[in-house]
Amino acid sequence: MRKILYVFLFLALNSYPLWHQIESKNRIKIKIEPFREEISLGIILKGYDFYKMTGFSKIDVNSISLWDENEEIPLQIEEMDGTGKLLGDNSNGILDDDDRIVFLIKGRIKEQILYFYYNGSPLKKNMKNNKLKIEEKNGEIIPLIISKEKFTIGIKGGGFKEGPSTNRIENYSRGAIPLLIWQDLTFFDFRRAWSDFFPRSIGTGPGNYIWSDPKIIYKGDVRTVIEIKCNDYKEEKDGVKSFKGDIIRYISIWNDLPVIDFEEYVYYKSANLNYEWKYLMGIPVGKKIDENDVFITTLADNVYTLSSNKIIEKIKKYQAPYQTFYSTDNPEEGWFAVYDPNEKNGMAVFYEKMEKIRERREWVTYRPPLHPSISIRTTPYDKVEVNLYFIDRALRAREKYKRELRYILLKDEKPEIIREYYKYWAEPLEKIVNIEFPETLE
Ligand SMILES: [Ca+2]
Ligand SMILES: [Ca+2]
Repeated sequence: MRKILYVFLFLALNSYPLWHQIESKNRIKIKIEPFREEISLGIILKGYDFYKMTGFSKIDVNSISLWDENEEIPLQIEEMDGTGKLLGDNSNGILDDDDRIVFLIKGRIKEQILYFYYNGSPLKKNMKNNKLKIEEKNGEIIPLIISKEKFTIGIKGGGFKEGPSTNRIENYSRGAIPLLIWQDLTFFDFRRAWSDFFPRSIGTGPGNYIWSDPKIIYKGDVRTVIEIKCNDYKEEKDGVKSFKGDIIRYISIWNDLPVIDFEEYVYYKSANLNYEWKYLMGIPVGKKIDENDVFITTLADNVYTLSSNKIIEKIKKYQAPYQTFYSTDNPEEGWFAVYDPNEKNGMAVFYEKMEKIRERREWVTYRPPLHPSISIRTTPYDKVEVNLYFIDRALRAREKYKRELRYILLKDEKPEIIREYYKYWAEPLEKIVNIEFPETLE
């Protein structure tokens, strides 16, 4: 009996020969439940979450690696300075609370085991997984274009220096995305209409301020992160300065996903009490708005799909092109999608994480200090108009504002899968996967 046990033990140890090769003293096992179909999920884990999982803080970022049973998974460490700025080349190489570990999980139809290895001699990794084509075109109207296969995105800062308030194309899509092509459909191109960019947000239109040109901060194995900033944004009301601040945006393009992450940090001084942080956009649903198109979100804890059938009928009958798909200032989950199932094209927008939504739900007040307001309606054009605002009733009480959004370009995802994508963005990893106790290699 003992002999059999030994043999078994030997086999068990031998089935993980990796650990000895990896030269990290510790590891932690992550168990991922099966999915209904294979999907790819873009995960951002904070340094603080890693500390909570492992009990290790301030470890060498190069000692962290991620593996499935037999293969290393690309990951990218993006270090921050404690105030919301990405450090890039100036990083300290230590995993601080606000640093992030970015990676992609390939969800399988069977249970999947991943391991984080950490705390040991730094590994020499050379993944070369960045397949994005990056074109920097200094002086051109769209100074940075990133593309791969069926995906092209342009990013712009700037403004017309000789007349930043004039109505010229250079003064539009400042610090924003003026070009997006997906599957042969042009979602945005501000050269065809100057306001055809996204998100239409603070500082993106004409005004007396200039943005920096896009700067690549990380070009890693998982995604490319671009920084655009505006150091003296100002607003005036009746000749009195009512708002001034510095805006930093990070736009991240994933190597292996049609995903755009948008982050905004605003450091400001304001005399205003109330404010609206806006993220407006017109999204095409295939080539035009028609009976096939659907709107998708969560209602009553289920994925809810609204067909545009009745809306199209109304548009025709009453010749009223503006019909509302959806409108709320109290969303159940912070996401929605518009999709054309015939053309297999659409976009999902994730705009608020679940922690914030739960927190607000627990408030006794009906007027929370910061909350979203969203309405989505048809237009006479080929796009549905998304009016997404965050109403801020405590602007003056703070000096810093932060927003994260994720845009996902859709191909043939079922509505339930889009919600799954959302969950992996909106919830902390520990809430959705099974994280076991850390192990130490003796
Ligand atoms: Ca750090
Ligand atoms: Ca359509």
